[in-house]
Amino acid sequence: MEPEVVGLMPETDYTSHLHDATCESDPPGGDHRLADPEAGMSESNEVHLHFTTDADGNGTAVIDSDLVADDRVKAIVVHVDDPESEAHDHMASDRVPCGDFE
Ligand SMILES: [Cu+2]
Repeated sequence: MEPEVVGLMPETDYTSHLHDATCESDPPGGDHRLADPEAGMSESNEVHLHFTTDADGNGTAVIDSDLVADDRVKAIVVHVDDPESEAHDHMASDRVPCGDFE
């Protein structure tokens, strides 16, 4: 999978995740879709995509993961990478685009 994003802030680091609810949900995208729902959030239990936008605010993330996007995946949510903020706040507050997954 290679989701493409356009129109973001230039030269900015972003992280996106596969989420388990649609963008119509509150918050958009709901929670992270965990490969093992019992195991909690971690990089190995979720599909994370890190990318940096170019000078025009475009980016491409290549998903390289052993985890499979199954039918629990409903959306891709892009977050601004902000090392200053707590992971949880970050998740709730900095949802930039959200794309429903088909
Ligand atoms: Cu997320």
